[in-house]
Amino acid sequence: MFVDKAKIVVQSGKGGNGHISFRREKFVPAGGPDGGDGGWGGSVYFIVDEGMNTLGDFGHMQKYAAGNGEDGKAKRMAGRKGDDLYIKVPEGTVIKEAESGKVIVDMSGDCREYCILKGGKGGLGNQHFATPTMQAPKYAQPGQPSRTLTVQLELKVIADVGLVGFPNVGKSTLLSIVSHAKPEIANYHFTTLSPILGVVDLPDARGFVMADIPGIIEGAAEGKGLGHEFLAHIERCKLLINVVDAAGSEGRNPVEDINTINEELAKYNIDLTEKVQIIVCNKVDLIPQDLRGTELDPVALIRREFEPKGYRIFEISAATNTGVRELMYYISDQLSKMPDKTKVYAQEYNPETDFVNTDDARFTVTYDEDEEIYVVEGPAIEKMLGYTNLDTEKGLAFLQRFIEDSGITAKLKELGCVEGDTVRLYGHTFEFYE
Ligand SMILES: Nc1nc2c(ncn2[C@@H]2O[C@H](COP(=O)(O)OP(=O)(O)OP(=O)(O)O)[C@@H](O)[C@H]2O)c(=O)[nH]1
Ligand SMILES: [Mg+2]
Repeated sequence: MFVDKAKIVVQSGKGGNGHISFRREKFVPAGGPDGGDGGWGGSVYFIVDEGMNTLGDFGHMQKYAAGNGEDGKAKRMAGRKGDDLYIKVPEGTVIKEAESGKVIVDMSGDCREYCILKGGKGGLGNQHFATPTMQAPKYAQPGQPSRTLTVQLELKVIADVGLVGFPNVGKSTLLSIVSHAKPEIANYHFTTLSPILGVVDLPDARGFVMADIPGIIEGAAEGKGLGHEFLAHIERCKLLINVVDAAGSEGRNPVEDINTINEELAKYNIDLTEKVQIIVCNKVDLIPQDLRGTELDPVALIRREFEPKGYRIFEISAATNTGVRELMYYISDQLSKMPDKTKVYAQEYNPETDFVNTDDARFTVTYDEDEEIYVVEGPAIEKMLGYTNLDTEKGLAFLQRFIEDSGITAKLKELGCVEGDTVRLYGHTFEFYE
């Protein structure tokens, strides 16, 4: 079955922990620290795969995890980096943060690859923490934790033109005669079950991509018939073709059909009604000859109703390939007058900065009796130290504010820390003062 939505869980790799070890050599009684660094965790990427056209390979809530970084080892040996993970998606997949529905990235246009979660940084081994006063540091940095994000994938195909209309009006027939696409065509409703794209090549004019979607019926915007799922696919089209069975061969009224389709489009997304729309009266071969050209010709009724509203109307017979060529050249001409840009969904959620991991906010303050120092640890602190340059006054001021604001000062005082005591944050030691 064609699936154009999927919800999955992605997870970055944890950074490897730094290692604590001491050099052991013959005749050297107390070697220095030689614990190696942990490796970076693997990152998670999305990449466009031209060969894919559905999201059917994704299982519901399936988890996709990059590799963890390896812990550091003795003899200054660094841990191996975790394997990156590349998740293939079809072009036109919009990736959203599942809970808020906010767009993270639109895998279309120039965006062929996107790193959604960066792997955790590996921790530094104890080789980095020897100081003149602390020759045998029993401390190494832990690796940064892995991160998990639930994302909603939505495939919104990229076509210049979208065919809309009731079932059985001849949308697929039209696509099949103007492109190499081979949609199923049959005399029953909902023959087309998933969107199909066709490339329309014109020898001496600009070609374009046309999308055939399942038929729309009254209530489609609320999920009737094949539902609104497929209306998402025409959101990016620059131009819509409202195909109607002008002969009313199933006993329906063509004018009403055109209005119903427009009402459904408006209910689904009002932007759809703002697109240029061409009305195509199909199956004119089925209109009784004696009616053609008279006031009762259904095409005349359609013209009378919609031409004053600014619609361009074409009469065709897809079955006999009549009037189709003219229509295609008109579409091509209209497209060439429109801006070249396809709609690309802008980012509303950045996993790097908008991500809140509730675990992140936690910190611990402990007193190390051996070393007589207070030790502060927590992922947010580690992250902050990673991007703060403590050699500058600005950096130090930032750190102080952070310690104050996050409640660490209060916690230190609670444990009995007074001015002049030593506090350690991931390899940095400070003297406590207020
Ligand atoms: N007489 C006549 N029959 C046509 C014409 N165009 C399509 N048909 C027939 O109408 C029936 C439906 O055509 P499709 O192209 O499958 O219609 P569709 O709009 O894609 O239908 P769904 O996929 O169900 O939405 C088929 O039996 C076609 O052969 C036409 O111009 N004249
Ligand atoms: Mg069809």
